[in-house]
Amino acid sequence: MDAPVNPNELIKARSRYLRGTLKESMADPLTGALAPDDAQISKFHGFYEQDDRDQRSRRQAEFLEPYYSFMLRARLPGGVCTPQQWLSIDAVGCELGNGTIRLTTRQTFQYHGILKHNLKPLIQRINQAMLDSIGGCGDVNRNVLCSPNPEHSGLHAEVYRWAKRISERLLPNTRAYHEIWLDGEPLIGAESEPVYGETYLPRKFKIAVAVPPRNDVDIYTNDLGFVAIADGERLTGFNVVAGGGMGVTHDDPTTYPRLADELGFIRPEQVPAVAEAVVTIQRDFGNRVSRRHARLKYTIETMGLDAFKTEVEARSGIIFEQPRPVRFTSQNDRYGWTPNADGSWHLTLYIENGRVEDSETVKLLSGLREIAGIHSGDFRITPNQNLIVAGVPENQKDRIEDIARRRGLLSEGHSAARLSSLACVALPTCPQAMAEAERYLPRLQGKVEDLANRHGMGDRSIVMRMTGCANGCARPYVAEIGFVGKGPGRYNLLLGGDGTGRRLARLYRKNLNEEGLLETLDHLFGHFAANSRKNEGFGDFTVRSGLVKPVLNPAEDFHESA
Ligand code: SRM
Ligand code: SF4
Repeated sequence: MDAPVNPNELIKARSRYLRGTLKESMADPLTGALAPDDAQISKFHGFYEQDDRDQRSRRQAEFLEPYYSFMLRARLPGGVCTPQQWLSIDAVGCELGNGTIRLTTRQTFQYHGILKHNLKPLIQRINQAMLDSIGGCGDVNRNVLCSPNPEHSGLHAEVYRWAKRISERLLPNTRAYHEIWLDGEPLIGAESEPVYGETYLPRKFKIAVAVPPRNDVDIYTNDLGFVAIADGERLTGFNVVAGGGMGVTHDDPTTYPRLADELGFIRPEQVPAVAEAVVTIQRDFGNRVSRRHARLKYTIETMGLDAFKTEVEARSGIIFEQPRPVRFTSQNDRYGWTPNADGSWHLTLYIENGRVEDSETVKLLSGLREIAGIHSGDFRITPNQNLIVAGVPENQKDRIEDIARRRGLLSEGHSAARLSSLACVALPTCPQAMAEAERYLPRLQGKVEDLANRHGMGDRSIVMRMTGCANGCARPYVAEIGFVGKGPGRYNLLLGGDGTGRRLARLYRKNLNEEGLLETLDHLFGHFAANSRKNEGFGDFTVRSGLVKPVLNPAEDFHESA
């Protein structure tokens, strides 16, 4: 007998193309929450119901309902916005959110702490700024990543156009968002979702576009990826990769991270058809019973890569050519000033773990506000949670640098390891967090830096990523050192990424507290300092020296430690 479909499938099916009873939930004054079905449907509109976990037990003891608020995530293909849009993003966050803006690992921004009655005005305000949150979350295509690659401005412009087109082509067709939030006229007559169908995808779907040699989008961790192939500044096409994903459930070997496989080369104009073919295959063949197994990576494992590729060719009418050779050299951002071919400059700023706020010591929010007030180019959020001030004319450079220095936005004074690190949001907002990440990594990092200095490792870049649970939001499974939250103050330690995002890390030690982590890293750094080769990366060393075996087939060997 077939297993029953996951309850989320029924919620989607009865939602009338994502309307559910959201209007009624919003109008209910007795609770700060939504009806349970609406809390699922709201994700397609870009927002999640959350409660402040720091306050949970106190409120429970006082018989109060949890302190509900909402996180809203915008759709911002390639992370690009204008300075005017940034000023609106800032104003809205200060007036209707918790006064911070969180840059994400998928090149967009989130607001936290939005109270229910502020959701509608907030969505209206961002739409007035020509931004939206459609498909920010939910079982549809998510924000499309595009390498902000400061080295190639002409190529970026072309590649970015494709990223935007993919994002627009894969937007849900329903008018629900306009009706509910923007007071659009209710639709009269039939509605349909030509790409998604009425139950949308079995699960989220992620697409990225990379411009080698920088793998700053972590292309191989996406469901679908397009790797730009260029002749100088001219785009000739893309290598298509598919089947990447990070999400894991601790101690469940049927779940695993996976890197995308190469399908072949296509011409630029073939991108939309290939994207749509892959999405519809996932719609039709993806697992609708177990959400844990509902990502494209598992669909490809079940179908087999050859059968999957043949199906993409059949649906798109496009035959893949041989993939072109590609070389990636780094997952990191390139900080500081980079010149462009047109004489303008890009400045990549460092935003620790993507949290833009004004604190006692650094005034990131005010600093970016000041820059936006005089900047004539654009802003680009990077997939490493940083921000690029792009297209700065020569005569503005000094002014912008001066503001950035005064406000603590420059990378200067931070170690290379810190500049290569990421932490997910985790506590107090994320309901899935088992351990801290954003609030803890900076402190741990200081201690790790002390260790590295003690071993004379110099200021070397180590891609270090921390998440509060195994879902992998900061992509720790492609880090050289990954810390994956297991419980309060406890982390699994993973090693072995190659610093370019082409090799999975492997579990090295389980469930370590801070003392255990530092002791283990002390030992590893000592070994590295004594035995590494000239210019060898830390992750490469851990694999070459046999500390961890490479993950050859994640479906079988990811959960085997070391
Ligand atoms: Fe994520 C769920 C935050 C990128 C894999 N992610 C969540 C939720 C919404 C928690 C929840 O289920 O309610 C987190 C909200 C926390 C909060 O309070 O803000 C959350 N994910 C984030 C962000 C903000 C992390 C960050 O620090 O930047 C990133 C927002 C991306 C965006 O703008 O769209 C974020 N999440 C990722 C990535 C990285 C990526 O996409 O490149 C991954 C791994 C790649 C992948 O999808 O395989 C990722 N998030 C997950 C998963 C596991 C999915 C799976 O296949 O198992 C979950 C859990 C889920 O979907 O049920 C999740
Ligand atoms: Fe939350 Fe886990 Fe994602 Fe961190 S990795 S934001 S704890 S879901």
